[in-house]
Amino acid sequence: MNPVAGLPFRASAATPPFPSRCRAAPQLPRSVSRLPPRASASTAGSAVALPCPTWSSALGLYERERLGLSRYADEESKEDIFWETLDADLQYWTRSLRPVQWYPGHIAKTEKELKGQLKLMDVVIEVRDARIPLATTHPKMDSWLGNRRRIIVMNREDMVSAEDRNAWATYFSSQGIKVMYSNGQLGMGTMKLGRMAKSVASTVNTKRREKGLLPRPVRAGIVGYPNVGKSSLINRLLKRRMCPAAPRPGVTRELKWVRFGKDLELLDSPGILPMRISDQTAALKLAICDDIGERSYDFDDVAAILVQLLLRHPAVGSEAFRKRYKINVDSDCGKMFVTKLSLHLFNGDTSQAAFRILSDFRKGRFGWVALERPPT
Ligand SMILES: Nc1nc2c(ncn2[C@@H]2O[C@H](COP(=O)(O)OP(=O)(O)OP(=O)(O)O)[C@@H](O)[C@H]2O)c(=O)[nH]1
Ligand SMILES: [Mg+2]
Repeated sequence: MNPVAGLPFRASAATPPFPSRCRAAPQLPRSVSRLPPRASASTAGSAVALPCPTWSSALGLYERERLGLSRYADEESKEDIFWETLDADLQYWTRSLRPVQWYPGHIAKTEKELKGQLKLMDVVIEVRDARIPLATTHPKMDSWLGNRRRIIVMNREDMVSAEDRNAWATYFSSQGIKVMYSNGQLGMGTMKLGRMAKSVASTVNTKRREKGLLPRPVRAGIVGYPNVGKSSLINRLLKRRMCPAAPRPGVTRELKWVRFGKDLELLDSPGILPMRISDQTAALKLAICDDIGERSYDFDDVAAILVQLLLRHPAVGSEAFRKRYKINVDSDCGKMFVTKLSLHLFNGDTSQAAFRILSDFRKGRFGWVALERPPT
């Protein structure tokens, strides 16, 4: 990660020339285009001033050159730089926003009950959102599980690119971590998951036989963040709608054991999040991917950051926005784009414009792209 990418802009003699891509286009009102990005953002009608992307990212690259790292910068592809600086940029963009926190009563209750149920589980299946596999792992998961056997499932595999999948598969295998990809909507990977759970936990019955006890079904607990597809995976495996599933976080509210054949029992559990999400970069990604209750964030702010992120994303860029909405992207300030889209399509209602951008992203209208790549 670039250590300087998250720093605010410093107006000094050493100030780098403002990169051309940061300039507002001529058709914007003079008063807006002349303002520095932070001020422009606040004129876009939001309660919270959203920092624009240009300084952190441009400074990141500028600093490299100033420090004599230009060869390094040359050698690195645009894509490498994007992934390297992404979290620093997100940190910078989110720092003046209201923190995203969501801890409804049923999560607190589940956390307690789940710890009790862990003792009964032979294997834990931790489901993650393949778009954001790091942001959808609970910081306490390792300590809760201890030595318990775990399978990591990267669900929503259809929502990322082949490059994303390969990058994560290589990363996990280099760490010696067992992962599998699945699609909870269509059922891909679910039979394999059932077999894997049984084989990972097969020692349970070996031990029972040694003690002269009859074998019993293997118990697998399905855990993970909200809306990652836990209940859908169970339903697909069972080929029946045994557990409620819907496209919003917080659908499952109770723990529920269900039986799959004679030899596997599965526990569906409500999605759990930490009481306080200290990593607001991760929280922002949860909001973008709809993996956290929508009352916990401001649509305008999150959509604006998503625009900034996608404009820089090597697989998306401004052309994708122009094609989708038939309007030009005038600057790399997300707030400006949300405002422009609201004027174009929604009579100036920025919330509707923000919602449209978020749901378009979630439906893959900008292409299927992950928001995280493995750490290097
Ligand atoms: N595209 C796609 N959609 C999926 C996939 N898995 C699940 N879904 C959809 O995602 C939505 C949420 O799925 P759920 O199974 O309810 O998620 P959950 O983890 O049980 O959610 P909570 O109970 O709220 O914690 C549903 O509309 C599913 O159809 C997948 O692999 N790909
Ligand atoms: Mg559920």
